[in-house]
Amino acid sequence: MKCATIAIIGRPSAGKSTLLNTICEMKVSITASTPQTTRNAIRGIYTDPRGQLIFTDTPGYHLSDKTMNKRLQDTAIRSLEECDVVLYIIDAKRSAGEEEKAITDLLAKIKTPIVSCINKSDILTNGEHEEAKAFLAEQLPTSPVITASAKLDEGVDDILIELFKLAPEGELLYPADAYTDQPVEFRVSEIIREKAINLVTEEIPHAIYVTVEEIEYKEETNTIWVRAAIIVERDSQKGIVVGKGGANIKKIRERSTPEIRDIFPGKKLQLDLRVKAQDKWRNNSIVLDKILR
Ligand SMILES: Nc1nc2c(ncn2[C@@H]2O[C@H](COP(=O)(O)OP(=O)(O)OP(=O)(O)O)[C@@H](O)[C@H]2O)c(=O)[nH]1
Ligand SMILES: [Mg+2]
Repeated sequence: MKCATIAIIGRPSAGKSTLLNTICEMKVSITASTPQTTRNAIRGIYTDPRGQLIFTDTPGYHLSDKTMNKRLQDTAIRSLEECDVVLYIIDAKRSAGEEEKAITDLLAKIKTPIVSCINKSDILTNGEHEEAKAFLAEQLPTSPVITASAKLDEGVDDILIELFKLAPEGELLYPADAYTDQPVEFRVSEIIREKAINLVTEEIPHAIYVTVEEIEYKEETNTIWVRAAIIVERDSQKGIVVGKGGANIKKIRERSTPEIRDIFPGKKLQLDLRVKAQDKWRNNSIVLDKILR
């Protein structure tokens, strides 16, 4: 039996979280077209007769001096240090610039085995594919390279084959049916954040965090009450998240409800959402300590 911890690393929007969800056949980690969606080291667990792979999805590796971005980068680097195998995802739709090179420089220095994945094969041109292959051959010549589409589940089995080849022998660390170890409050807040950031643009997705204030079960009505707040940085952003006549907040509630309900099978759900502003929270270490854990 094999058992390995795998850190998924790559630039923002490379498709790391999408791949994790495809592998686990579950929404383990939220995704969005805007970069820097993932903010925590998120565990997703895959088990089959070969053994168990315990993945850690990480925040996209982004070069920046901003407080929050540095913390996100630290989370990614820490996950690298703690894993048996690194799964490096490269989005070949974008040319490998300074940021991609910073990642491969980091990976070239560590002794942990690496599997590289050229993602988004469904939309790549031949030229883009060749460019990515050449980049990987030069930067990480000994790592196997798989081309895949995380979105369409193509090439994903080949990634698992390579990962199991490199996985050490070991007993399962989680029950065979486990797919994540995230606390319920965190999963609920992430679902709401995903729905919110997918409705807004530009800087606003980055200015949002969600805090779950209360989850209460009322036995007499078999209902779970969730009270959560969507926090933005400025009053003007509050209006955008709420939308005209409350249209956006209604969509966020409608889209979040079925996914949150899945966490509490057989129970009714009441979701109470508010939108609040908290000035410059991205520089506030108390908030960052709370949400970046
Ligand atoms: N066409 C296509 N799009 C993909 C694929 N994988 C991911 N995407 C899209 O790329 C965008 C980013 O995906 P995520 O999975 O959130 O990327 P990520 O690497 O986790 O991003 P961060 O958390 O910001 O670092 C989303 O719009 C996905 O739907 C793929 O294989 N093909
Ligand atoms: Mg992500």
